[in-house]
Amino acid sequence: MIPVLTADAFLEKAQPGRTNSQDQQQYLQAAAAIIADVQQDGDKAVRSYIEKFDGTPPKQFLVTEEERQAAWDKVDNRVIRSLQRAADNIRDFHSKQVMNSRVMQADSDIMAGQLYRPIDRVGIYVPGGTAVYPSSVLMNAIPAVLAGVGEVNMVTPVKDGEELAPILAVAADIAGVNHIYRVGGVQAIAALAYGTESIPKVDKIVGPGNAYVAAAKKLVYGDVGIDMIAGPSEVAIIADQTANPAYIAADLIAQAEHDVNARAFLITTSEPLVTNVQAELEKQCSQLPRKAIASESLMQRGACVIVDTLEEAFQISNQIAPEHLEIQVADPLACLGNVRHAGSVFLGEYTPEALGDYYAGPNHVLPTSGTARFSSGLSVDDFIKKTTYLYYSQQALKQAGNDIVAIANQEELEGHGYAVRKRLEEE
Ligand code: HSO
Ligand code: ZN
Repeated sequence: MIPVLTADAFLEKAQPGRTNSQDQQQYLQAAAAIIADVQQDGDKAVRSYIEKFDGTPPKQFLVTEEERQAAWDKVDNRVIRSLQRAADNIRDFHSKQVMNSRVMQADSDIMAGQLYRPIDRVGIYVPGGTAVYPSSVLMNAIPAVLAGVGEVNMVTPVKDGEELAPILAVAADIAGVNHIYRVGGVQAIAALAYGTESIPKVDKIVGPGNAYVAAAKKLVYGDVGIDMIAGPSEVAIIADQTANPAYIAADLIAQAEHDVNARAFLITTSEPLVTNVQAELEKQCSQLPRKAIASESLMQRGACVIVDTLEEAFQISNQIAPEHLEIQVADPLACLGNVRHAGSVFLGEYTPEALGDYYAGPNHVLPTSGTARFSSGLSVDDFIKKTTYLYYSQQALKQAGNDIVAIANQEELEGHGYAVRKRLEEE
């Protein structure tokens, strides 16, 4: 069910930079046309694209306070409590990421440091469609609120003017989202980036979406900030002969059921494990409601590789730089030092990715498609800017004066040197 490949073939399939650039162009072109229309015609254009892609547009984009209140009665109390406990864990983890402004240099003549200041307004994209992800509401909004963002605005598509899924409204309340707008797709990204009559412009847009949403984020970047360009979700599992094949199969399937393009990889030192995992995949997939999606993803996008040593396993995994890395070996904690590139790591057989997707604390918005080589998952840092500051006394400037003038002369920027000399002359 999941192909077993040689190391070379495995890397060929799993390595970063394999996105089809022709598809990419198509997404970018389609997104650019919609963005231009929304920039020009505001709400009217947003409505017409909702009509085109999602059916009847909602009467108004903004979800009212009454609607948000009413949503609480429509969700099972046990589910609400589960979400609240998840939110507590996520808040607790992310609260440790909050940094205070820092002084870097300080004596009687010099003071220098950096101020940490939140972004004024952010937009959170929450995907809709067949799946509803309250967990993504928590993961995106909680770090923003902890950072002190002034206004957190969420956008999410609804089908055919139907009401917003009540669970999303509840999750938004729990996380501290200020406003919810019923709009998704490229038109939502454009509205957040440039503002319309009823949707305010934000300074940064975060959150995962489909390929069109990712293309739209790429296009508006620069006019607004973005968190990352998200590709299909992926997991790599490193396992030795002690691993439980049923758990591994379950985690591969949990990844694969997201999307036919989701990617699940197994890197193992044990050949018998592969056979047992294959058998488990067959068995578990047959019970699965999203069986069709999961088996297509496993067959088309997934892969297994058998290696001689755990060192080799980590070498391969570091080359893939997977979004999620599960380590199911005899001594998982001892392996942490071998991880160079990965979005988030799950250690040991009782730490399935699903635990992190929903509940434990670390963020589930993570770098995909090998971008963990140079970037990190969503955190409080994404919602703050660092402003450096500097103070010099006359005495301190005098000490630095000759150096500054020397460099200014080299750059042939006479005015720069003068700005310093003038002050020193006045003494
Ligand atoms: N695995 C996804 C997150 C998610 N899973 C949300 C279920 N719901 C990307 O990390
Ligand atoms: Zn997931």
